[in-house]
Amino acid sequence: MTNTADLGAEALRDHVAAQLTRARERSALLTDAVDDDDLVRQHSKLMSPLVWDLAHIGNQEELWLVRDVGGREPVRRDIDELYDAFQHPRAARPTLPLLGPGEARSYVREVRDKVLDVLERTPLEGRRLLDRAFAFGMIVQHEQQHDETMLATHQLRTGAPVLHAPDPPKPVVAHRVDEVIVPGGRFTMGTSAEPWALDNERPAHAVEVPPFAIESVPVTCGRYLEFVEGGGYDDRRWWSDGGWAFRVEANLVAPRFWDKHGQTWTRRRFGVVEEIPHDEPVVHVSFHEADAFARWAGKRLPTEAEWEKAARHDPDGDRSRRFPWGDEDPEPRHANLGQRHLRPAPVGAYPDGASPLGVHQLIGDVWEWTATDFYGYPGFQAFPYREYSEVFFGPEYKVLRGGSFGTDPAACRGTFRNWDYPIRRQIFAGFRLARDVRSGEVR
Ligand code: AVJ
Ligand code: FE
Repeated sequence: MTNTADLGAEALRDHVAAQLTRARERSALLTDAVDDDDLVRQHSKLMSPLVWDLAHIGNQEELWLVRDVGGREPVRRDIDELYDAFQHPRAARPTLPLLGPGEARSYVREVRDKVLDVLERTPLEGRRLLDRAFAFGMIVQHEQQHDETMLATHQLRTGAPVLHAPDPPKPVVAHRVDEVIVPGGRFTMGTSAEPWALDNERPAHAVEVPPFAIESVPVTCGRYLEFVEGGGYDDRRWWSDGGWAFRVEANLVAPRFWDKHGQTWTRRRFGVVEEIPHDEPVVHVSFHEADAFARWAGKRLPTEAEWEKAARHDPDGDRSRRFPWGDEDPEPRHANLGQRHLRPAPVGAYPDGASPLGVHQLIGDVWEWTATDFYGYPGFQAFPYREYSEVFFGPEYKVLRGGSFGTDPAACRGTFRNWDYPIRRQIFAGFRLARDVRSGEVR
């Protein structure tokens, strides 16, 4: 990801075209990997058929870039309703008269051809939607977000593996659990400057954060296994009321996709059954499980502001940076992003991505549950549509931060906010621990 703030007009157009192409290559990979029957099938009630995601990607692109930005005639006005996420819940989508696989592929191609023409001919100025090519950036991020959702559908699907990727790097030295103390004080949360930041990341605002301690790496499978084997799922003390109700109703015993064979715990990962990797961040846990683990460990989840301060605050310059490592766009050496690997990397594998205080792997590997409900920042303004963020504001959603191995760099920043219900486990979510500090602990 190039910082779009620095590009001239022609370079910006080239950058947009390259980002659109990269997103489409990923969508094609995820949808060409399976046969037509698999594309139209619902692999889980939680997910859409893959073929719905594909045509929805094209429809969103048509609405914003062909019709709104381009001012052109609709490609397929008749299908808008089918691909409006608010019209039909995911569980109902397989029964709709959806475009078939071949039709969906030619639809997204036709839309894209028009969009590349619109990109050539539209001055990238004069409207807020066009400033720094925001509308195009929003559509790139939308496609990449659905690609991550499709990747989660692949993880839910049963059958032989169809996706393949090399393993992520290993740490040079094994990382031991430690924590970093972040001194109290104000920092700048959110952004008003990042050109492609979405509405919920805006505006930049000062937040006073009391001193806290945060662990330098996400909680690993090995440590989580101690909670599982130590009876954590059966001990009411560790769970909130809502968490315990969910634990009982869903009969939770371990993270999703874990299974016990005799004495050995295994997990299923994109069709491969393997032993639990002890040094890898745990993934596929709900907020409630993360919250229970934290109580068992004598700690708590970080607030969203704590997470962002750990990730962005420059203790020397007293300003907020774009990423833990600085202002540079993510490179493969910084973080496990972009589906280059099909799993989180062991803790300690990305020393080049650490923050100045030494907090590792905030970006990439696993989304991290925070303790914070999803609301707009002070001064929030829905842009360009209420249905991206605003309609979800409220206490029923928890914020997740940092992105996963399945998140593209185009849809990941130090300010990026994700959200989901606290019972959701199919997303690539883990967590890290934090705690309050006593005043004597802060140097
Ligand atoms: C930000 C991941 C919660 O998938 O529901 C996709 C992104 N919004 N299409 C979602 C989104 C509209 C959104 N999340
Ligand atoms: Fe969408």
